[in-house]
Amino acid sequence: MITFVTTNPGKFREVSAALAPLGVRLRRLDRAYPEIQADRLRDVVTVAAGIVARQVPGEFLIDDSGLFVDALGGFPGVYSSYVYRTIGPAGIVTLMNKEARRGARFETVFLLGRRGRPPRIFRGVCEGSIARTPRGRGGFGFDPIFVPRGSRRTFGEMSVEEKNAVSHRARAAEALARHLGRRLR
Ligand code: ITT
Repeated sequence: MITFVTTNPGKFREVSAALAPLGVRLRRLDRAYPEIQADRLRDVVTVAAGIVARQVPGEFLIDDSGLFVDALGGFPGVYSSYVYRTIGPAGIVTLMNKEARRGARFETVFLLGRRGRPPRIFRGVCEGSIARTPRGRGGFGFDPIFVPRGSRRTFGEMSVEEKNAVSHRARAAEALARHLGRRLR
């Protein structure tokens, strides 16, 4: 059993759904950990892991994710949580109002850790674009304004299964599952 440390129930729902068919079981610990200010998600999780490892017995998973918008130079990126709480998805749409370049990507970094062991990092990326207006009530966070490449719908208009078929987080979960599978062999 792996403890997924996250305050975000949407993340837990997605990762549990992605891993359950592969026989990987998770429990959720609803706890926040300090996130340093750094330019890369992997640096944020690596520092956080040192703190979480001292608090959580056994194996744990943490997920740091961000939305990187091309026309905004990658903003909000590592600041996605702050931007979500302040201007929110509608604020990003406003910033992009006159912008023809709509490209963006979501990125997830997973860290699998255990006290006294070197951590393992897994990444997943989903390319897409920023919608003209927020659409859909599904998902969480910036989902209503993100249209994954190859789709016309936003993540907010998709079920968990549909989002998991293409998402950054599901790709990170697949990489984690491959690692766990190798470890079992
Ligand atoms: P943790 O407790 O796991 O840290 P969090 O919600 O603070 O939960 P992050 O810092 O990783 O998680 O997320 C940064 C922001 O990006 C946050 O506002 C999320 O809602 C949003 N976000 C992360 N993954 C997303 C996704 O798949 N779809 C839409 N928004 C997402």
